Amino acid sequence: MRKNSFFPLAENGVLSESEIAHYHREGFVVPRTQLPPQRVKELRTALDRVIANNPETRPEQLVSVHVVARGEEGVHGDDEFMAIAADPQILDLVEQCIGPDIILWGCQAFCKPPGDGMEVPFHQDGHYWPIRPLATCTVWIAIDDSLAENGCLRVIPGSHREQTLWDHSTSARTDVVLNQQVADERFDVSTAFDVELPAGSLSLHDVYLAHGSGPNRSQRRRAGLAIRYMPGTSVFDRSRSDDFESAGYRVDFSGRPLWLVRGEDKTGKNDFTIGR
Ligand SMILES: O=C(O)CCC(=O)C(=O)O
Repeated sequence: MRKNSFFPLAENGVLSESEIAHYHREGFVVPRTQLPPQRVKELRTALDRVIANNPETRPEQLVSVHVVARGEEGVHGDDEFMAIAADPQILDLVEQCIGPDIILWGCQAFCKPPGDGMEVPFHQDGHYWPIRPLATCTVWIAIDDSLAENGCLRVIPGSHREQTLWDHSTSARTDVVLNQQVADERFDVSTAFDVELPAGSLSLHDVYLAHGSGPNRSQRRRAGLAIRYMPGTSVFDRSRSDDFESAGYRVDFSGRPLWLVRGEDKTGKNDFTIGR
């Protein structure tokens, strides 16, 4: 497991030059920074609330958890997640990767219960996102320790470099979080890197990076929060937002709210009123 000296976000919320270079070269980075323990505790408490309030939803499929109102996507979220998604120190990290104009467009909790936590097949997120030009930086925050044994995030370093979408196939399996999976000759699972993170630490990854995670067969829960940000130079194009049905849960891009959390919408075409 990667050994780091972690710093509280409040003291060191910025990426070093080498961390920025790593993000661009490998498609992801684990910054030498982490959330204060109290903040992690608050996120864990909020997640427990959301799980209790959404008993009909698998905890790996808690989409739009930053939105309190139960919208078309059916999940009743929590303000704690909106607060972390708009946290200036998180945005400082994102700004260093995608620039000063930042639009928050998604936030999903992936919580894998002990014993039967579901696999996330390897995929590229951009495959089914209505964002043009396609661009997003995902901040993935470990709410619990996220280790190989309980199904941590796995990435294919450098798979984003050509900035192309690999072939995917649709799986009929019902024991997976997504029904999309990479089916491309460039994919080599033996090159996968386990992004092991102690609770409170985080990673950032590019929209073209192939990634996934294994099932959780351990006795320890594995919960993470994936917050999605696109640059203000991209449009969230709802006209192409056919509902995306993935392994039994609904993702409604047509009603998905957007927040301009920093800078400007350079395109002038994003609608910040829908879904709010
Ligand atoms: O949390 C996981 O295991 C998968 C996360 C993921 O697929 C994503 O952030 O896009």
